[in-house]
Amino acid sequence: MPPFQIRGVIEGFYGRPWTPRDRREVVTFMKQRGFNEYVYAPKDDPYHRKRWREPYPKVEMITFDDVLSYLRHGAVRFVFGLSPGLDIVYSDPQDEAAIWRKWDVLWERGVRRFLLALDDVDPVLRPADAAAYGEGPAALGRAQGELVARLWEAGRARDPEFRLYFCPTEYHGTEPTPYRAALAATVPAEVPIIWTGPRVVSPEIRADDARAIARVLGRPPLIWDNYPVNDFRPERLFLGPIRGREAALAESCLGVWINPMVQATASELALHTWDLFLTAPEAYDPQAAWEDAARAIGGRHAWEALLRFAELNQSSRLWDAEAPRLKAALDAFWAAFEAGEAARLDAACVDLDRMWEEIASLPEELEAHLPRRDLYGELRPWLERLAAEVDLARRALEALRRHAAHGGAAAGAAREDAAVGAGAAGAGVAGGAGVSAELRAALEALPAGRVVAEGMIAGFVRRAAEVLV
Ligand code: LOG
Repeated sequence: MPPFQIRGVIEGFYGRPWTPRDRREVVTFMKQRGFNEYVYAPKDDPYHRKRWREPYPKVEMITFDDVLSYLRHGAVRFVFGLSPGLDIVYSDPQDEAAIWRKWDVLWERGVRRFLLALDDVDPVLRPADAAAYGEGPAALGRAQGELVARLWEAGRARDPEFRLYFCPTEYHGTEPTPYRAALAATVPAEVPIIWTGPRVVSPEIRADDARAIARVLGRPPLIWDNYPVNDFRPERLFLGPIRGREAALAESCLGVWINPMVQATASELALHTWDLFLTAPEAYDPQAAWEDAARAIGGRHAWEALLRFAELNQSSRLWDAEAPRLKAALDAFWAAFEAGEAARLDAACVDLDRMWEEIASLPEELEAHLPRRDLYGELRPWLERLAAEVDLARRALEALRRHAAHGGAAAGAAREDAAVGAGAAGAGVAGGAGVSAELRAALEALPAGRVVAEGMIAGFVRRAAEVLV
């Protein structure tokens, strides 16, 4: 098998679908890299899932035409997905015809690659299907598999270029199940079956896992990889490199469709590292790939700030080490603070202060130097959150320093005149309790819905507020 024959991006997340501009951007990016398929399957496009039988309105067709015209020249092919699983009757010829009506509009435009996606649907068959197939997972597998087989035959009869992909209802794990046995027996061998690895968001995918599911399904899987998608944690950005995919997957799967974030351009950091992995899996080094991505996307003047910012948004279900440099500085600070050793604490304060300074410079650096305005626009809410948190963190550090200087650290005694912030300094009388309340109130007042550094900076401020009471 050629290594990673399919190297795709699937717009397959929940939440606001990408804008036409996002799609043009990502598809252009894909064309410049080694990708070869863009899959249209945004869950919350009503015509894709909830109202799948209804035709796309004219204005939506214009956006398809736009993407298709972008793809006309180059190696990236368009795959059109449909998710009829919420209310389809698999054995109903009218529903089958409705699928074709939906696909025909794209077929007329030259599209020959289609995805039938039945992930996240009710596994209980509706009465007409239950009458035809019985009940339970094996019946579900047969009902779906036979529909896939009919769609495959019909498409193939029209054009040998036709390709059909199938996303099943059990799409993660490697266990043999009655449902999977039914799929293996009914889905034509030419139709790739999609799989997200051992889990929905798989921390690791090993070649052995792929071989195991291949045995169960009777064909090598096509991996739908849920990194860096963030629909299950919309308050987070996942800016770290792809990790935990074994190089030997190249020979044990058909390829990968990557499900990215709602933030299209911010996804390109991870996508760039994915591209390096897919084109040379044996040589892949996540840290080096990450730096390469920052350079490619951040440009000469912003790459460093972009990498520093990505470092604060790197943890995910694949990787739990968030911002290790910051974590080390925080741990060293608290250890020194608890120990109450002045010299050690001084050194730790200098280090932490340097971290705050570095972090505080990122929003301005990126605003001034990122060559890509769309990228800056996507990052902005998180940069604003970061700026606000680091501002509080600096005030908290200053208050803690004074607190310790007055002998409060180890003893935990509250001190007067630990004034922080312009207002408090002006008043000149804010004691520990006052500072504490002020920090707490300021934290509460921050706009919700964005998390940076997995809450480490806010956590520092909160802990400071506790100490300063
Ligand atoms: C959905 C997908 C979603 C992802 C992450 C698949 C095959 N389907 O649990 O649309 O973006 O998880 O939340 C999913 O992964 N289901």
